[in-house]
Amino acid sequence: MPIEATKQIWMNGTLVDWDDAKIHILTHSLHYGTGVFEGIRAYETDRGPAIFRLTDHIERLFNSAKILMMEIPYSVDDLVTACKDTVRASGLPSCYVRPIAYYGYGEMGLNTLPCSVDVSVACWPWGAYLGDDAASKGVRMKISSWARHDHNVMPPASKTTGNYVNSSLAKVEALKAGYDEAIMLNTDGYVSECTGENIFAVRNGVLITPPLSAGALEGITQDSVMTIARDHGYDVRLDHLTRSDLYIAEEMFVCGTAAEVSAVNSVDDREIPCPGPRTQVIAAEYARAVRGQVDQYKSWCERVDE
Ligand code: PPE
Repeated sequence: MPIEATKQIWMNGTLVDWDDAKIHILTHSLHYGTGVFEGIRAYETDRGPAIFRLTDHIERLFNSAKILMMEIPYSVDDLVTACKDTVRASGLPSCYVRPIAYYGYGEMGLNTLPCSVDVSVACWPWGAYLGDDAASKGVRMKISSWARHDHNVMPPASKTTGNYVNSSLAKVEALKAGYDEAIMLNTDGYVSECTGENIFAVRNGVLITPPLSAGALEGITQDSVMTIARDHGYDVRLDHLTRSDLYIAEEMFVCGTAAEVSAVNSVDDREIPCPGPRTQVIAAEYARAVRGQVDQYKSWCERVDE
């Protein structure tokens, strides 16, 4: 998916033209994978563009930085405003928003403590993340031969750029084998998540999704889905899942900011009923919620013009 350029990118406090948003080749985080980032979506609502759960995403960015002992030289409010300014400047009704905090130019070597921290926010239009067929047919999943990074190797609660080497290895392996996406098991053999989404499986009528302790990122979409599911009276649990649970699941979906809610049609060629009834209800409600069409979730939509 080639990036579609927009007008401006916020860099360290100023909006600069898209083509001028450049950094030095010796930028520390490029060499060591030590940036922290977020992926957020802005949606068109009847009151203008609104960024979905923006404050929650920026708070997670600060938690990611805290784990790395990185000091972001801005406040949560500053970066909330920066995201709104960037989306407003793009003039787009909806888009994907990418804040990143990283160690900049000036130091080399693995000690990050003397490094300066730079921050930027870009936005651009980003369509269906798991392919154009994902919404109509569901996605084909493969259990990855790559284990999810362990808590004592690379902390999965920190959305660190370097963590995504693990995801990319799994993604490419799955695509080359003819699947749409990979499911990653942790080093204990339990399901953690996918390369860029959390996973939900229904077993005996209960919606189950692996917790942080299983090596999953604490997804904001995962949290929204749990709220929506509970509000619909579904039984939802954060719990460990095994590979067998997936093969015999009654229904399954993956979710994330980019992927939204995507039904799963098979895991390692074992078919899963798709889209399952709960999946359909949750995907439709999520699509309305992000666009400010559900009263009880309106506070999740943070308007760019406010
Ligand atoms: N797990 C991982 C590993 C992950 O990257 C994401 C988001 C999630 C779970 C879901 O988190 P949330 O977006 O808060 O519901 N992945 C982002 C990056 C995708 C990319 O390719 O880059 C995203 O969806 O924006």
